[in-house]
Amino acid sequence: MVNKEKFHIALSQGKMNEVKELTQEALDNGETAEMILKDGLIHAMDQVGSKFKSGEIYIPEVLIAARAMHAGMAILKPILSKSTTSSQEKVLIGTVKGDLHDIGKNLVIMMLEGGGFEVIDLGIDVPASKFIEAIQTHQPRVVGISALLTTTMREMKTTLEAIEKAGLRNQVKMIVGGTPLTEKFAGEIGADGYAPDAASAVDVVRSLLVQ
Ligand code: B12
Repeated sequence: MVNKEKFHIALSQGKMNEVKELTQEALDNGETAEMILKDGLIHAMDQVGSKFKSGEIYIPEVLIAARAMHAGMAILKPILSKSTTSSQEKVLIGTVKGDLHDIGKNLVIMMLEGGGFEVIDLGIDVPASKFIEAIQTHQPRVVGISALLTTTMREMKTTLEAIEKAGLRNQVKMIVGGTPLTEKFAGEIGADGYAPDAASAVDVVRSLLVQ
């Protein structure tokens, strides 16, 4: 069993080395990378999120927790990204303009790489023009957009419209994700797919490619 409480204490205090050690220890004890991610890192980050929401902690504390989360994720990355297939279809992904959240996007990338996809990461705060340029350069089959803020969700629609206007919409399947999103919203803005978490993102991308 992953020790949720230890992960929570270490992560919320931003103790990078401790989070790394706990992650390694859990792996050595036979826990799967998926379980450590879910019950250790994501669970702890959710608690940090609740405290942030209720005003108990502020941005600096969230940032140090995010840094510790990345330290733990770095240990899991080689395992989660270990590809079992060699399809190497290309997926382009980025966090929408105005939005700086990237932990979830980075997890989606790890899982996609683990699923055998080649992922091109455009990073955070990505304007529509950069998505368009990258589609032209890399010719991906799928484009993923992440948004964590209700205010930046709208920018996803703008991005989709710009891709359409550039005449590239038919070349790519568009998938969207991030906490405030719903399947309904994804449909409303004209996306082809939505996934609530990184594991199902891989399934959705696969299903879009056989359509
Ligand atoms: C960490 C964090 C930050 C960090 C980000 C660090 C980083 N490197 O990412 C910092 C401190 C920078 C930050 C800043 C802000 N934040 Co913030 N932040 C969070 C927090 C606590 C955790 C987010 C996270 O990483 N979750 C863990 C990951 C694993 O989950 P996830 O992101 O949801 O990703 C999963 C799925 O959504 C999905 N997914 C994600 N992307 C994609 C993409 C695709 C294509 C697919 C298919 C799936 C998918 O798969 C992922 C993995 O399973 C959340 C609260 C929360 N619990 O969500 C608030 C939260 C998102 N932040 C919030 C706010 C308000 C802000 C600020 C505006 C605060 C401020 N006043 O300045 C700024 C905005 C900065 C900006 N312009 O972006 C609010 C948003 C409210 C809203 N409804 O809009 C939240 C919800 C907190 C709250 N409850 O108030 N934040």
